[in-house]
Amino acid sequence: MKKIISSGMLLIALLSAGCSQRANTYFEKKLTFPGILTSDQKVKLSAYIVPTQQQYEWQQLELTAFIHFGINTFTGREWGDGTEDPALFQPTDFNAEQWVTSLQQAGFKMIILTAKHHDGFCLWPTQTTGHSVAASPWRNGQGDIVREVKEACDKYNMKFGIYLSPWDRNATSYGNSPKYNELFVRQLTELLTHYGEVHEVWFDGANGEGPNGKVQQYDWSRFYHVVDSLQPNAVKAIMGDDVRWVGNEHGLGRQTEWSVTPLNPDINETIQSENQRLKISPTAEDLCSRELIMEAKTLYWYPSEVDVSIRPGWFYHPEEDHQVKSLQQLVDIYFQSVGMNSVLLLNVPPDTRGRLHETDVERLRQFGSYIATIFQNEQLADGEISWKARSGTSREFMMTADETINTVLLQEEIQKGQRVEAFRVEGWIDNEWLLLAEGTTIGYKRLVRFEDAAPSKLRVTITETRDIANIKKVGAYYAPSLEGGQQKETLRKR
Ligand code: FUL
Repeated sequence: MKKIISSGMLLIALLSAGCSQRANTYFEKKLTFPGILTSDQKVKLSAYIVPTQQQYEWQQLELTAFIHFGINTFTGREWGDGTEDPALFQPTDFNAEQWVTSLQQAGFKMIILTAKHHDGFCLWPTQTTGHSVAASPWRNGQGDIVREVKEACDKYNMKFGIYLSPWDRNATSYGNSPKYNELFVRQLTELLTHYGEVHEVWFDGANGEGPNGKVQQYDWSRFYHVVDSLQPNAVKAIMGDDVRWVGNEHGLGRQTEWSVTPLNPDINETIQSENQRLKISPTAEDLCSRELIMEAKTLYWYPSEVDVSIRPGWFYHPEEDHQVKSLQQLVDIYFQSVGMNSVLLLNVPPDTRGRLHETDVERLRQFGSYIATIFQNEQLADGEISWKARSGTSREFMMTADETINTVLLQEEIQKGQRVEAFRVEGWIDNEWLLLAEGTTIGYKRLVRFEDAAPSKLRVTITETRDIANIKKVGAYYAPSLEGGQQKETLRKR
């Protein structure tokens, strides 16, 4: 049974352990360092920060989907200005089950719906504004997109999340901070009480000017409180402090991706000035080097989410029908997100019928079947492990047969923290060890790709770690080559 302690108890724990961290003491989500620690002690302690149960469950979803659907679908815009006529919202063949089943067959485990985008048009019949589906001709104003999507999710056992844009270009109160915050809280409350369980709440950071140039000050601590009290199992993303924006919208994770970081969203002046002092933001390359830990006062478990659209835009535009990402692009995105210690949030926007376009559905099907084919064929005989790896130690793994492989999977047991700073994978080929791949962080999951090889065994070395690493799985696979694939590592002798 692991023991979670608060940072207030930290000093006592450290002293009683003679300043070496006891193996069963963890800090859930946050650790504030006492001032007296050396940098080595701080680095070691960083290895004991762990996710909350909600964050851990979210991480295991791996594949989640974004649905951008709303008034923009019918105007062809990416950002509406809030003056759109609700009468434009008229899906001709709306079918939430088609979204859910297409995504589920491709391996996706959650759908996050844009309940309200920046234009302020609400996809549910809210009591807070007339600017909603209730004012549209769709289902004679009796419809509720949020409900139909949630019901379809429940029917197929798909998790459900909401995107509710704080920036609202329709609300007249926007910019009048207390008044608009009240409206936003009421909208959030409707969404979090009328539709059953919600697993992720996505708060975009956009904070455009209100009418007459007034600046809206969002009351983030109140918004957090509403989510935490109404949906305790939900994670709060982006401007939320459970799930971090990876820093780009191209589907690109970092080679070195720490889930532990001093970064937290800029929701108040204290956090803002700390982020500025450390020169960190979601787009920073370095989010948890040893140098950064030395300077940090507090560290958080704040894992990365990679959001990217299957098309150039977030909303559907018919002129982009021929620009749906190729299978190769989606596969590269998978390796750069799920394979780099992140959750993928892939946007697939429904068209004006209210259905996912045939091209997108077919691409999803190809993607799901390609990924399943790779990982259903495990080539290691003994990769399910509980390996306690010290820096510089290696372990060998047997292949089931002399099969060709080009992909290796590594996983840390993150409920005991993220620790590995560098690793190496070698293959026994023609009586010698050849380097197949090397990398830095592992975290929840790391996938590395290399040239086709047929080793009889593998050797994994944990070259650097912040404390004894807990490796729970090593896997080896063959990924069939695809047109235009990314350059892989060439095999090298060491
Ligand atoms: C951004 C928004 O401005 C885009 O329209 C989209 O919703 C994306 C996911 O987040 O900040």
